[in-house]
Amino acid sequence: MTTEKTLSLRDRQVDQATSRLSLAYLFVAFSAFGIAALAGMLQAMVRGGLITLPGGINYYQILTAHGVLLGLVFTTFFIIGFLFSGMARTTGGSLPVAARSLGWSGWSLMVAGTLMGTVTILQNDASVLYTFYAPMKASPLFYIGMALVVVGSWVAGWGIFAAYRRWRRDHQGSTSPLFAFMAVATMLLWQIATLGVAIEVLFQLIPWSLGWVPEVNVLLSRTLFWYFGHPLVYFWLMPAYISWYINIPKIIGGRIFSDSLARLSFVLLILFSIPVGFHHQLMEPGISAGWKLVHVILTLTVVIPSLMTAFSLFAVFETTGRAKGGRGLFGWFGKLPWKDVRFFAPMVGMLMFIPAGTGGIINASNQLNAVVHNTIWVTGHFHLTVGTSVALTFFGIAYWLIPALTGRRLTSTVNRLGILQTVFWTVGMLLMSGAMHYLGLQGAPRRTDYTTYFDHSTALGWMPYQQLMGIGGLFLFLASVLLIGILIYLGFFAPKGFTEYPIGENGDTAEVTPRILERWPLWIGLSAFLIAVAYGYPIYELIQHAPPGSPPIRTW
Ligand code: HAS
Repeated sequence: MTTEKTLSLRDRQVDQATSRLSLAYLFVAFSAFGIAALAGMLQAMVRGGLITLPGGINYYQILTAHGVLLGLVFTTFFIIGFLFSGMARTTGGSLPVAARSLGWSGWSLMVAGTLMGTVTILQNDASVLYTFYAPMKASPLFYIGMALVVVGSWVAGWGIFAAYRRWRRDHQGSTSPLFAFMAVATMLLWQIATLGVAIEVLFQLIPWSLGWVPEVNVLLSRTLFWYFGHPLVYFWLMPAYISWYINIPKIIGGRIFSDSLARLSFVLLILFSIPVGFHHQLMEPGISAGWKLVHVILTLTVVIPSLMTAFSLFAVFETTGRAKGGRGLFGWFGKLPWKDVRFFAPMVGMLMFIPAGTGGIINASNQLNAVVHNTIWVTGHFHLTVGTSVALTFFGIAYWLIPALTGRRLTSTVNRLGILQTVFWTVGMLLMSGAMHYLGLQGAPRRTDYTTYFDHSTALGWMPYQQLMGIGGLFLFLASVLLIGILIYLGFFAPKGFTEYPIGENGDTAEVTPRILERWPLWIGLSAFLIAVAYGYPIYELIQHAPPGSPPIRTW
Protein backbone atom coordinates (compact mmCIF):
# COMPACT_ATOMS: atom_id res chain seq x y z
CA MET A 1 0.00 0.00 0.00
CA THR A 2 1.47 3.41 -0.90
CA THR A 3 2.11 6.00 1.76
CA GLU A 4 -0.26 8.46 0.11
CA LYS A 5 -3.08 5.96 0.08
CA THR A 6 -2.41 4.87 3.65
CA LEU A 7 -2.36 8.46 4.88
CA SER A 8 -5.69 9.20 3.30
CA LEU A 9 -7.12 6.10 4.91
CA ARG A 10 -5.63 7.15 8.19
CA ASP A 11 -7.06 10.63 7.91
CA ARG A 12 -10.49 9.14 7.54
CA GLN A 13 -10.07 7.39 10.90
CA VAL A 14 -8.98 10.27 13.16
CA ASP A 15 -7.89 13.72 11.93
CA GLN A 16 -4.45 15.15 12.67
CA ALA A 17 -5.61 17.69 15.24
CA THR A 18 -7.39 15.07 17.36
CA SER A 19 -4.50 12.64 16.92
CA ARG A 20 -2.13 15.25 18.36
CA LEU A 21 -4.43 15.81 21.32
CA SER A 22 -4.81 12.10 22.06
CA LEU A 23 -1.10 11.50 21.67
CA ALA A 24 -0.34 14.32 24.13
CA TYR A 25 -2.47 12.53 26.74
CA LEU A 26 -0.90 9.16 25.96
CA PHE A 27 2.58 10.66 26.19
CA VAL A 28 2.02 11.85 29.77
CA ALA A 29 0.26 8.59 30.63
CA PHE A 30 3.19 6.41 29.62
CA SER A 31 5.82 8.80 31.02
CA ALA A 32 4.09 8.50 34.40
CA PHE A 33 3.81 4.74 33.87
CA GLY A 34 7.60 4.46 33.32
CA ILE A 35 8.50 6.26 36.57
CA ALA A 36 5.80 4.37 38.49
CA ALA A 37 7.03 1.03 37.14
CA LEU A 38 10.54 1.73 38.45
CA ALA A 39 9.10 2.72 41.84
CA GLY A 40 6.96 -0.45 41.84
CA MET A 41 9.90 -2.73 41.15
CA LEU A 42 11.94 -1.08 43.93
CA GLN A 43 9.18 -1.37 46.50
CA ALA A 44 8.43 -5.01 45.63
CA MET A 45 12.14 -5.87 46.04
CA VAL A 46 12.40 -3.91 49.29
CA ARG A 47 9.29 -5.52 50.77
CA GLY A 48 10.67 -8.89 49.70
CA GLY A 49 13.84 -8.14 51.65
CA LEU A 50 15.87 -8.50 48.43
CA ILE A 51 17.32 -4.97 48.40
CA THR A 52 17.48 -1.90 50.61
CA LEU A 53 16.88 1.62 49.36
CA PRO A 54 19.75 4.09 49.20
CA GLY A 55 19.77 6.72 51.98
CA GLY A 56 17.50 9.69 51.38
CA ILE A 57 14.68 7.67 49.81
CA ASN A 58 12.03 6.11 52.01
CA TYR A 59 9.72 3.20 51.24
CA TYR A 60 6.52 5.18 51.68
CA GLN A 61 7.80 7.85 49.34
CA ILE A 62 8.21 5.41 46.45
CA LEU A 63 4.97 3.68 47.40
CA THR A 64 3.19 7.05 47.09
CA ALA A 65 4.89 7.82 43.77
CA HIS A 66 3.89 4.38 42.48
CA GLY A 67 0.23 4.63 43.56
CA VAL A 68 -0.35 8.24 42.52
CA LEU A 69 1.43 7.99 39.18
CA LEU A 70 -0.23 4.71 38.21
CA GLY A 71 -3.63 4.88 39.88
CA LEU A 72 -4.39 8.53 39.31
CA VAL A 73 -2.11 9.84 36.55
CA PHE A 74 -1.44 6.97 34.10
CA THR A 75 -5.05 5.83 34.09
CA THR A 76 -6.71 9.26 33.83
CA PHE A 77 -4.44 10.51 31.05
CA PHE A 78 -4.68 7.24 29.12
CA ILE A 79 -8.46 7.08 29.44
CA ILE A 80 -9.04 10.65 28.28
CA GLY A 81 -6.63 10.25 25.35
CA PHE A 82 -8.35 7.02 24.29
CA LEU A 83 -11.85 8.48 24.64
CA PHE A 84 -11.03 11.58 22.59
CA SER A 85 -9.63 9.43 19.77
CA GLY A 86 -12.65 7.10 19.78
CA MET A 87 -15.11 9.99 19.89
CA ALA A 88 -13.49 11.44 16.78
CA ARG A 89 -13.26 8.04 15.07
CA THR A 90 -16.96 7.29 15.56
CA THR A 91 -18.43 10.76 15.05
CA GLY A 92 -17.03 11.64 11.65
CA GLY A 93 -13.24 11.53 12.07
CA SER A 94 -12.73 14.83 13.89
CA LEU A 95 -13.67 16.68 17.06
CA PRO A 96 -15.34 20.10 17.08
CA VAL A 97 -12.93 22.97 17.80
CA ALA A 98 -14.59 23.61 21.19
CA ALA A 99 -14.03 19.98 22.22
CA ARG A 100 -10.37 20.14 21.24
CA SER A 101 -9.85 23.44 23.08
CA LEU A 102 -11.40 21.97 26.20
CA GLY A 103 -9.21 18.91 25.69
CA TRP A 104 -6.04 21.00 25.60
CA SER A 105 -7.10 23.18 28.56
CA GLY A 106 -7.80 20.04 30.58
CA TRP A 107 -4.44 18.57 29.57
CA SER A 108 -2.57 21.71 30.68
CA LEU A 109 -4.28 21.79 34.08
CA MET A 110 -3.69 18.09 34.59
CA VAL A 111 -0.01 18.34 33.65
CA ALA A 112 0.47 21.30 36.02
CA GLY A 113 -1.23 19.33 38.82
CA THR A 114 0.79 16.20 38.11
CA LEU A 115 4.06 18.12 38.23
CA MET A 116 3.12 19.80 41.52
CA GLY A 117 2.12 16.47 43.07
CA THR A 118 5.20 14.64 41.79
CA VAL A 119 7.63 17.29 42.99
CA THR A 120 6.17 17.24 46.51
CA ILE A 121 6.45 13.45 46.58
CA LEU A 122 10.06 13.59 45.36
CA GLN A 123 10.81 16.18 48.05
CA ASN A 124 9.46 13.67 50.59
CA ASP A 125 6.75 16.13 51.56
CA ALA A 126 3.80 13.96 50.61
CA SER A 127 4.44 10.31 51.55
CA VAL A 128 0.73 9.79 52.22
CA LEU A 129 0.04 7.03 49.64
CA TYR A 130 -2.51 7.29 46.85
CA THR A 131 -5.47 7.34 49.26
CA PHE A 132 -3.92 10.31 51.17
CA TYR A 133 -5.79 9.33 54.34
CA ALA A 134 -6.07 12.03 56.99
CA PRO A 135 -4.70 12.58 59.61
CA MET A 136 -1.44 12.00 57.69
CA LYS A 137 -0.72 15.39 56.26
CA ALA A 138 1.04 16.18 53.00
CA SER A 139 2.29 19.53 51.76
CA PRO A 140 -0.62 21.77 50.64
CA LEU A 141 0.97 21.75 47.19
CA PHE A 142 0.26 18.02 46.90
CA TYR A 143 -3.46 18.50 47.52
CA ILE A 144 -3.59 21.53 45.22
CA GLY A 145 -1.84 19.49 42.53
CA MET A 146 -4.35 16.65 42.88
CA ALA A 147 -7.21 19.18 42.75
CA LEU A 148 -5.79 20.54 39.49
CA VAL A 149 -5.66 17.03 38.02
CA VAL A 150 -9.33 16.53 38.89
CA VAL A 151 -10.44 19.95 37.59
CA GLY A 152 -8.45 19.36 34.39
CA SER A 153 -10.18 16.01 33.92
CA TRP A 154 -13.57 17.73 34.33
CA VAL A 155 -12.67 20.23 31.62
CA ALA A 156 -11.54 17.39 29.33
CA GLY A 157 -14.82 15.60 30.09
CA TRP A 158 -16.74 18.68 28.95
CA GLY A 159 -14.83 18.31 25.67
CA ILE A 160 -16.22 14.77 25.29
CA PHE A 161 -19.72 16.10 26.04
CA ALA A 162 -19.28 18.90 23.46
CA ALA A 163 -18.37 16.38 20.75
CA TYR A 164 -21.36 14.23 21.67
CA ARG A 165 -23.72 17.23 21.64
CA ARG A 166 -22.55 18.21 18.17
CA TRP A 167 -23.23 14.70 16.90
CA ARG A 168 -26.71 14.63 18.46
CA ARG A 169 -27.47 18.04 16.95
CA ASP A 170 -26.37 16.92 13.49
CA HIS A 171 -28.16 13.53 13.68
CA GLN A 172 -31.42 14.28 15.41
CA GLY A 173 -33.55 11.20 16.05
CA SER A 174 -30.65 8.77 15.53
CA THR A 175 -29.04 6.56 18.13
CA SER A 176 -25.52 7.78 18.91
CA PRO A 177 -22.50 5.60 18.07
CA LEU A 178 -21.90 3.08 20.86
CA PHE A 179 -18.38 4.41 21.54
CA ALA A 180 -19.67 7.97 21.93
CA PHE A 181 -22.43 6.80 24.28
CA MET A 182 -19.96 4.87 26.42
CA ALA A 183 -17.42 7.71 26.47
CA VAL A 184 -20.13 10.07 27.73
CA ALA A 185 -21.24 7.54 30.36
CA THR A 186 -17.64 7.12 31.57
CA MET A 187 -17.01 10.86 31.87
CA LEU A 188 -20.40 11.41 33.48
CA LEU A 189 -19.61 8.83 36.13
CA TRP A 190 -16.28 10.58 36.65
CA GLN A 191 -17.86 14.01 37.07
CA ILE A 192 -20.32 12.73 39.68
CA ALA A 193 -17.74 10.58 41.49
CA THR A 194 -15.02 13.21 41.77
CA LEU A 195 -17.39 15.59 43.59
CA GLY A 196 -16.64 13.61 46.77
CA VAL A 197 -12.87 13.91 46.61
CA ALA A 198 -13.13 17.53 45.41
CA ILE A 199 -15.16 18.44 48.52
CA GLU A 200 -12.72 16.51 50.73
CA VAL A 201 -9.65 18.20 49.25
CA LEU A 202 -11.04 21.73 48.88
CA PHE A 203 -12.99 22.06 52.11
CA GLN A 204 -11.10 19.75 54.46
CA LEU A 205 -7.53 18.91 53.45
CA ILE A 206 -6.27 22.11 51.84
CA PRO A 207 -7.42 24.48 54.65
CA TRP A 208 -6.14 22.00 57.26
CA SER A 209 -2.78 21.47 55.57
CA LEU A 210 -2.35 25.24 55.27
CA GLY A 211 -2.98 25.55 58.99
CA TRP A 212 -6.15 27.61 58.53
CA VAL A 213 -8.09 25.08 60.60
CA PRO A 214 -6.41 23.04 63.37
CA GLU A 215 -8.24 19.74 63.02
CA VAL A 216 -9.85 17.48 60.45
CA ASN A 217 -12.90 15.20 60.72
CA VAL A 218 -11.06 11.99 59.80
CA LEU A 219 -14.06 9.73 59.22
CA LEU A 220 -15.82 12.29 57.07
CA SER A 221 -12.70 12.75 54.94
CA ARG A 222 -12.38 8.99 54.41
CA THR A 223 -16.06 8.69 53.59
CA LEU A 224 -15.79 11.43 50.99
CA PHE A 225 -12.70 9.72 49.61
CA TRP A 226 -14.49 6.37 49.20
CA TYR A 227 -17.55 8.06 47.73
CA PHE A 228 -15.01 8.75 44.97
CA GLY A 229 -12.74 5.74 45.45
CA HIS A 230 -15.11 3.03 44.35
CA PRO A 231 -16.42 4.66 41.18
CA LEU A 232 -12.75 5.46 40.51
CA VAL A 233 -12.21 1.73 39.94
CA TYR A 234 -15.11 1.69 37.46
CA PHE A 235 -13.67 4.75 35.77
CA TRP A 236 -10.62 2.55 35.16
CA LEU A 237 -12.73 -0.41 34.13
CA MET A 238 -15.24 1.23 31.79
CA PRO A 239 -12.72 2.16 29.06
CA ALA A 240 -11.49 -1.45 29.20
CA TYR A 241 -15.11 -2.56 28.78
CA ILE A 242 -15.47 -0.11 25.86
CA SER A 243 -12.58 -1.87 24.20
CA TRP A 244 -13.98 -5.34 25.00
CA TYR A 245 -17.43 -4.43 23.71
CA ILE A 246 -16.39 -2.41 20.63
CA ASN A 247 -12.77 -2.95 19.52
CA ILE A 248 -12.39 -6.65 20.24
CA PRO A 249 -15.30 -7.87 18.05
CA LYS A 250 -13.76 -6.08 15.07
CA ILE A 251 -10.25 -7.39 15.82
CA ILE A 252 -11.45 -11.00 15.93
CA GLY A 253 -13.66 -10.61 12.85
CA GLY A 254 -16.97 -10.78 14.74
CA ARG A 255 -19.88 -8.47 15.53
CA ILE A 256 -21.05 -6.68 18.68
CA PHE A 257 -23.34 -9.06 20.58
CA SER A 258 -25.97 -6.50 21.63
CA ASP A 259 -25.79 -2.73 21.44
CA SER A 260 -28.67 -2.41 23.93
CA LEU A 261 -27.11 -4.77 26.47
CA ALA A 262 -23.81 -2.89 26.25
CA ARG A 263 -25.53 0.45 26.84
CA LEU A 264 -27.64 -0.91 29.67
CA SER A 265 -24.55 -2.27 31.44
CA PHE A 266 -23.01 1.23 31.34
CA VAL A 267 -26.20 2.84 32.65
CA LEU A 268 -26.18 0.34 35.53
CA LEU A 269 -22.55 1.18 36.27
CA ILE A 270 -23.46 4.88 36.54
CA LEU A 271 -26.35 4.07 38.88
CA PHE A 272 -24.75 1.49 41.15
CA SER A 273 -21.01 2.12 41.29
CA ILE A 274 -21.23 5.26 43.44
CA PRO A 275 -23.51 4.52 46.41
CA VAL A 276 -21.29 1.63 47.58
CA GLY A 277 -18.22 3.28 49.14
CA PHE A 278 -18.83 1.87 52.64
CA HIS A 279 -17.62 -1.53 51.42
CA HIS A 280 -14.16 0.02 51.77
CA GLN A 281 -15.03 1.05 55.32
CA LEU A 282 -16.74 -2.07 56.61
CA MET A 283 -14.24 -2.33 59.48
CA GLU A 284 -14.41 1.36 60.43
CA PRO A 285 -16.23 2.31 63.60
CA GLY A 286 -18.52 5.31 63.39
CA ILE A 287 -20.72 4.09 60.53
CA SER A 288 -23.70 2.01 61.57
CA ALA A 289 -24.08 -1.63 60.54
CA GLY A 290 -27.41 -0.90 58.81
CA TRP A 291 -25.89 1.64 56.41
CA LYS A 292 -22.98 -0.69 55.72
CA LEU A 293 -25.53 -3.36 54.79
CA VAL A 294 -27.22 -0.97 52.32
CA HIS A 295 -23.87 -0.37 50.62
CA VAL A 296 -23.06 -4.09 50.55
CA ILE A 297 -26.39 -4.86 48.86
CA LEU A 298 -25.73 -2.15 46.27
CA THR A 299 -22.19 -3.53 45.82
CA LEU A 300 -23.60 -6.91 44.91
CA THR A 301 -25.93 -5.14 42.47
CA VAL A 302 -23.01 -3.47 40.73
CA VAL A 303 -21.61 -6.91 39.98
CA ILE A 304 -24.54 -7.47 37.57
CA PRO A 305 -23.28 -5.24 34.72
CA SER A 306 -19.94 -7.08 34.90
CA LEU A 307 -21.74 -10.42 34.64
CA MET A 308 -23.71 -9.03 31.67
CA THR A 309 -20.40 -8.04 30.10
CA ALA A 310 -18.97 -11.52 30.68
CA PHE A 311 -22.05 -13.14 29.10
CA SER A 312 -21.91 -10.82 26.12
CA LEU A 313 -18.19 -11.46 25.55
CA PHE A 314 -18.56 -15.23 25.75
CA ALA A 315 -21.30 -14.95 23.13
CA VAL A 316 -19.09 -12.88 20.80
CA PHE A 317 -16.18 -15.29 21.17
CA GLU A 318 -18.25 -18.42 20.66
CA THR A 319 -20.28 -17.15 17.69
CA THR A 320 -17.16 -15.75 15.99
CA GLY A 321 -15.18 -18.95 16.61
CA ARG A 322 -18.02 -21.07 15.27
CA ALA A 323 -18.42 -18.85 12.20
CA LYS A 324 -14.73 -19.51 11.53
CA GLY A 325 -15.32 -23.26 11.54
CA GLY A 326 -14.86 -24.16 15.22
CA ARG A 327 -16.71 -27.42 15.94
CA GLY A 328 -17.76 -29.23 19.13
CA LEU A 329 -18.13 -27.77 22.59
CA PHE A 330 -14.84 -25.85 22.64
CA GLY A 331 -13.62 -25.95 19.02
CA TRP A 332 -14.39 -22.22 18.65
CA PHE A 333 -11.80 -21.40 21.31
CA GLY A 334 -8.86 -22.34 19.08
CA LYS A 335 -10.24 -20.25 16.20
CA LEU A 336 -9.69 -17.00 18.08
CA PRO A 337 -6.65 -14.97 16.92
CA TRP A 338 -4.32 -15.85 19.78
CA LYS A 339 -1.23 -14.70 17.86
CA ASP A 340 -2.56 -11.14 17.44
CA VAL A 341 -1.40 -8.98 20.38
CA ARG A 342 -4.38 -6.65 19.88
CA PHE A 343 -6.54 -9.60 20.98
CA PHE A 344 -4.09 -11.56 23.12
CA ALA A 345 -3.27 -8.83 25.66
CA PRO A 346 -6.88 -7.83 26.47
CA MET A 347 -8.02 -11.45 26.35
CA VAL A 348 -5.51 -12.41 29.04
CA GLY A 349 -6.88 -9.41 30.94
CA MET A 350 -10.43 -10.76 30.60
CA LEU A 351 -9.45 -14.25 31.72
CA MET A 352 -7.71 -12.81 34.76
CA PHE A 353 -10.78 -10.72 35.52
CA ILE A 354 -12.68 -13.88 36.40
CA PRO A 355 -10.62 -14.60 39.58
CA ALA A 356 -10.06 -10.86 40.11
CA GLY A 357 -13.80 -10.12 40.17
CA THR A 358 -14.45 -13.14 42.34
CA GLY A 359 -11.97 -11.73 44.85
CA GLY A 360 -14.00 -8.50 44.83
CA ILE A 361 -17.15 -10.37 45.74
CA ILE A 362 -15.24 -11.99 48.63
CA ASN A 363 -14.13 -8.55 49.83
CA ALA A 364 -17.67 -7.24 49.74
CA SER A 365 -18.98 -9.79 52.22
CA ASN A 366 -18.90 -8.34 55.73
CA GLN A 367 -17.55 -11.41 57.51
CA LEU A 368 -14.87 -12.18 54.92
CA ASN A 369 -13.90 -8.53 54.79
CA ALA A 370 -13.02 -8.83 58.48
CA VAL A 371 -10.42 -11.44 57.45
CA VAL A 372 -8.90 -9.60 54.51
CA HIS A 373 -9.30 -5.88 55.27
CA ASN A 374 -6.01 -4.00 55.60
CA THR A 375 -4.09 -7.15 54.69
CA ILE A 376 -1.98 -7.48 51.58
CA TRP A 377 -4.80 -9.61 50.07
CA VAL A 378 -6.44 -6.30 49.08
CA THR A 379 -3.24 -5.22 47.33
CA GLY A 380 -3.34 -8.56 45.51
CA HIS A 381 -6.98 -7.90 44.53
CA PHE A 382 -6.26 -4.58 42.92
CA HIS A 383 -3.14 -5.79 41.15
CA LEU A 384 -5.32 -8.41 39.47
CA THR A 385 -8.17 -6.04 38.62
CA VAL A 386 -6.62 -2.76 37.65
CA GLY A 387 -3.01 -3.98 37.40
CA THR A 388 -3.80 -6.93 35.15
CA SER A 389 -7.25 -6.83 33.53
CA VAL A 390 -7.34 -3.08 32.98
CA ALA A 391 -3.61 -2.55 32.38
CA LEU A 392 -3.31 -5.39 29.84
CA THR A 393 -6.33 -4.00 28.00
CA PHE A 394 -4.77 -0.53 27.95
CA PHE A 395 -1.51 -2.02 26.61
CA GLY A 396 -3.48 -3.93 23.96
CA ILE A 397 -5.18 -0.67 22.94
CA ALA A 398 -1.89 1.25 22.86
CA TYR A 399 -0.40 -1.32 20.47
CA TRP A 400 -2.89 -0.33 17.75
CA LEU A 401 -3.91 3.16 18.87
CA ILE A 402 -0.46 4.76 18.78
CA PRO A 403 0.40 3.58 15.24
CA ALA A 404 -3.15 4.40 14.09
CA LEU A 405 -2.69 7.97 15.34
CA THR A 406 0.87 8.43 14.10
CA GLY A 407 0.22 6.85 10.70
CA ARG A 408 2.60 3.95 11.27
CA ARG A 409 2.35 0.16 11.06
CA LEU A 410 2.16 -2.40 13.83
CA THR A 411 4.74 -4.76 12.31
CA SER A 412 4.80 -8.53 12.85
CA THR A 413 8.02 -8.26 14.89
CA VAL A 414 6.42 -5.72 17.21
CA ASN A 415 3.35 -7.95 17.41
CA ARG A 416 5.54 -10.84 18.60
CA LEU A 417 7.36 -8.60 21.09
CA GLY A 418 3.97 -7.42 22.35
CA ILE A 419 2.95 -11.00 23.00
CA LEU A 420 6.21 -11.57 24.90
CA GLN A 421 5.56 -8.39 26.88
CA THR A 422 2.07 -9.63 27.76
CA VAL A 423 3.48 -12.98 28.92
CA PHE A 424 6.10 -11.26 31.11
CA TRP A 425 3.47 -8.97 32.63
CA THR A 426 1.12 -11.87 33.30
CA VAL A 427 3.80 -14.07 34.88
CA GLY A 428 4.93 -11.12 37.03
CA MET A 429 1.39 -10.39 38.18
CA LEU A 430 0.59 -14.04 38.87
CA LEU A 431 3.68 -14.38 41.07
CA MET A 432 3.23 -11.06 42.82
CA SER A 433 -0.52 -10.98 43.19
CA GLY A 434 -0.73 -14.71 43.99
CA ALA A 435 1.79 -14.28 46.81
CA MET A 436 -0.09 -11.20 48.04
CA HIS A 437 -3.40 -13.06 48.18
CA TYR A 438 -1.82 -15.95 50.08
CA LEU A 439 0.04 -13.70 52.52
CA GLY A 440 -3.10 -11.65 53.12
CA LEU A 441 -4.92 -14.77 54.26
CA GLN A 442 -2.03 -15.40 56.69
CA GLY A 443 -2.62 -11.92 58.12
CA ALA A 444 0.27 -10.02 56.54
CA PRO A 445 -0.66 -6.32 56.58
CA ARG A 446 -0.67 -4.02 53.55
CA ARG A 447 1.06 -0.62 53.37
CA THR A 448 4.15 -1.73 55.33
CA ASP A 449 7.88 -1.58 54.72
CA TYR A 450 10.00 -4.74 55.10
CA THR A 451 9.99 -5.97 58.69
CA THR A 452 10.33 -9.28 60.51
CA TYR A 453 8.57 -7.91 63.61
CA PHE A 454 11.62 -8.68 65.78
CA ASP A 455 12.01 -12.05 64.06
CA HIS A 456 8.56 -13.23 65.05
CA SER A 457 8.04 -16.77 63.73
CA THR A 458 4.80 -15.89 61.90
CA ALA A 459 6.42 -12.98 60.08
CA LEU A 460 9.47 -15.10 59.25
CA GLY A 461 7.10 -17.60 57.62
CA TRP A 462 5.92 -14.86 55.25
CA MET A 463 9.39 -14.17 53.89
CA PRO A 464 9.56 -16.72 51.02
CA TYR A 465 6.28 -15.31 49.67
CA GLN A 466 7.50 -11.75 50.05
CA GLN A 467 10.54 -12.76 48.02
CA LEU A 468 8.20 -14.18 45.38
CA MET A 469 6.50 -10.78 45.29
CA GLY A 470 9.89 -9.20 44.65
CA ILE A 471 10.62 -11.62 41.79
CA GLY A 472 7.17 -10.86 40.36
CA GLY A 473 8.03 -7.16 40.57
CA LEU A 474 11.20 -7.82 38.57
CA PHE A 475 9.21 -9.52 35.79
CA LEU A 476 6.80 -6.59 35.77
CA PHE A 477 9.64 -4.13 35.45
CA LEU A 478 11.12 -6.04 32.51
CA ALA A 479 7.67 -6.06 30.89
CA SER A 480 7.40 -2.30 31.47
CA VAL A 481 10.77 -1.59 29.87
CA LEU A 482 9.74 -3.71 26.89
CA LEU A 483 6.40 -1.91 26.67
CA ILE A 484 7.94 1.57 26.74
CA GLY A 485 10.49 0.51 24.11
CA ILE A 486 7.74 -0.85 21.83
CA LEU A 487 5.58 2.26 22.25
CA ILE A 488 8.49 4.61 21.48
CA TYR A 489 9.17 2.55 18.36
CA LEU A 490 5.50 2.63 17.32
CA GLY A 491 5.25 6.35 17.93
CA PHE A 492 8.45 7.50 16.23
CA PHE A 493 10.26 4.82 14.27
CA ALA A 494 7.90 2.14 12.91
CA PRO A 495 7.42 2.16 9.11
CA LYS A 496 4.83 4.63 7.84
CA GLY A 497 1.59 2.97 6.87
CA PHE A 498 -1.94 2.10 7.89
CA THR A 499 -3.03 0.63 11.20
CA GLU A 500 -6.72 0.09 11.64
CA TYR A 501 -8.69 1.80 14.41
CA PRO A 502 -11.00 -1.18 15.02
CA ILE A 503 -14.67 -0.37 15.60
CA GLY A 504 -17.08 -3.30 15.71
CA GLU A 505 -20.49 -3.28 14.09
CA ASN A 506 -23.84 -4.59 15.24
CA GLY A 507 -24.98 -8.00 13.98
CA ASP A 508 -27.48 -8.12 11.08
CA THR A 509 -30.25 -9.23 13.40
CA ALA A 510 -29.58 -6.57 16.03
CA GLU A 511 -32.71 -5.24 17.69
CA VAL A 512 -33.48 -1.51 17.76
CA THR A 513 -31.78 0.17 20.72
CA PRO A 514 -34.42 1.55 23.13
CA ARG A 515 -34.35 5.36 23.13
CA ILE A 516 -34.71 5.49 26.90
CA LEU A 517 -31.09 4.41 27.26
CA GLU A 518 -30.01 7.81 25.98
CA ARG A 519 -32.19 9.85 28.36
CA TRP A 520 -29.33 11.19 30.43
CA PRO A 521 -31.39 13.40 32.78
CA LEU A 522 -33.26 10.28 33.89
CA TRP A 523 -30.05 8.40 34.74
CA ILE A 524 -28.47 11.43 36.41
CA GLY A 525 -31.63 11.94 38.47
CA LEU A 526 -31.78 8.28 39.52
CA SER A 527 -28.08 8.30 40.36
CA ALA A 528 -28.54 11.44 42.51
CA PHE A 529 -31.48 9.75 44.26
CA LEU A 530 -29.49 6.59 45.06
CA ILE A 531 -26.56 8.67 46.29
CA ALA A 532 -28.87 10.72 48.50
CA VAL A 533 -30.39 7.55 49.96
CA ALA A 534 -27.06 5.80 50.54
CA TYR A 535 -25.05 8.79 51.76
CA GLY A 536 -27.43 11.53 52.89
CA TYR A 537 -28.21 10.42 56.42
CA PRO A 538 -24.85 8.75 57.21
CA ILE A 539 -22.97 11.92 56.22
CA TYR A 540 -25.37 14.05 58.26
CA GLU A 541 -24.58 11.77 61.24
CA LEU A 542 -20.83 11.95 60.63
CA ILE A 543 -21.02 15.73 60.84
CA GLN A 544 -23.61 15.94 63.61
CA HIS A 545 -21.94 13.42 65.94
CA ALA A 546 -18.36 14.07 64.93
CA PRO A 547 -15.73 13.04 67.49
CA PRO A 548 -12.94 15.57 68.15
CA GLY A 549 -11.02 16.24 64.94
CA SER A 550 -7.38 15.32 64.48
CA PRO A 551 -4.39 17.64 64.17
CA PRO A 552 -2.00 16.82 61.31
CA ILE A 553 0.43 13.94 61.77
CA ARG A 554 3.62 13.30 59.85
CA THR A 555 4.48 9.61 60.06
CA TRP A 556 7.63 9.62 57.94
FE1 HAS B 1 -12.39 -3.98 44.20
C1 HAS B 1 -10.87 -2.96 47.11
C2 HAS B 1 -15.06 -5.17 45.96
C3 HAS B 1 -13.97 -4.87 41.26
C4 HAS B 1 -10.07 -2.17 42.42
N1 HAS B 1 -10.78 -2.79 44.69
C5 HAS B 1 -10.32 -2.51 45.94
C6 HAS B 1 -9.19 -1.64 45.84
C7 HAS B 1 -9.00 -1.38 44.51
C8 HAS B 1 -9.99 -2.12 43.79
C9 HAS B 1 -7.95 -0.46 43.91
O1 HAS B 1 -16.15 -4.94 48.80
C10 HAS B 1 -8.33 -1.18 47.00
C11 HAS B 1 -8.62 0.20 47.46
C12 HAS B 1 -7.70 0.55 48.59
O2 HAS B 1 -6.58 1.01 48.33
O3 HAS B 1 -8.06 0.31 49.77
N2 HAS B 1 -14.15 -4.90 43.72
C13 HAS B 1 -15.10 -5.29 44.58
C14 HAS B 1 -16.19 -5.91 43.85
C15 HAS B 1 -15.89 -5.83 42.53
C16 HAS B 1 -14.60 -5.18 42.45
C17 HAS B 1 -17.44 -6.49 44.44
N3 HAS B 1 -12.06 -3.61 42.23
C18 HAS B 1 -12.83 -4.06 41.18
C19 HAS B 1 -12.30 -3.57 39.95
C20 HAS B 1 -11.21 -2.80 40.28
C21 HAS B 1 -11.08 -2.84 41.71
C22 HAS B 1 -12.88 -3.86 38.59
C23 HAS B 1 -10.28 -2.04 39.42
C24 HAS B 1 -10.37 -1.90 38.13
N4 HAS B 1 -12.84 -4.08 46.17
C25 HAS B 1 -14.02 -4.57 46.68
C26 HAS B 1 -14.02 -4.35 48.13
C27 HAS B 1 -12.84 -3.72 48.46
C28 HAS B 1 -12.12 -3.55 47.20
C29 HAS B 1 -15.06 -4.72 49.08
C30 HAS B 1 -12.39 -3.25 49.84
C31 HAS B 1 -11.50 -4.25 50.47
C32 HAS B 1 -10.99 -3.72 51.80
O4 HAS B 1 -11.39 -4.25 52.83
O5 HAS B 1 -10.18 -2.79 51.83
C33 HAS B 1 -16.78 -6.29 41.39
O6 HAS B 1 -17.16 -5.20 40.62
C34 HAS B 1 -16.20 -7.36 40.54
C35 HAS B 1 -17.19 -7.86 39.49
C36 HAS B 1 -16.49 -8.65 38.43
C37 HAS B 1 -16.79 -9.90 38.07
C38 HAS B 1 -15.98 -10.58 36.98
C39 HAS B 1 -16.71 -10.61 35.64
C40 HAS B 1 -15.82 -11.17 34.59
C41 HAS B 1 -15.63 -10.66 33.34
C42 HAS B 1 -14.61 -11.28 32.44
C43 HAS B 1 -15.20 -12.36 31.59
C44 HAS B 1 -14.12 -13.04 30.82
C45 HAS B 1 -14.26 -13.47 29.58
C46 HAS B 1 -13.12 -14.12 28.94
C47 HAS B 1 -15.50 -13.34 28.81
C48 HAS B 1 -17.87 -10.67 38.71
C49 HAS B 1 -16.36 -9.47 32.84
C50 HAS B 1 -13.33 -15.59 28.90
C51 HAS B 1 -13.20 -16.05 27.51
C52 HAS B 1 -13.02 -17.30 27.14
C53 HAS B 1 -12.94 -17.58 25.73
C54 HAS B 1 -12.87 -18.40 28.10
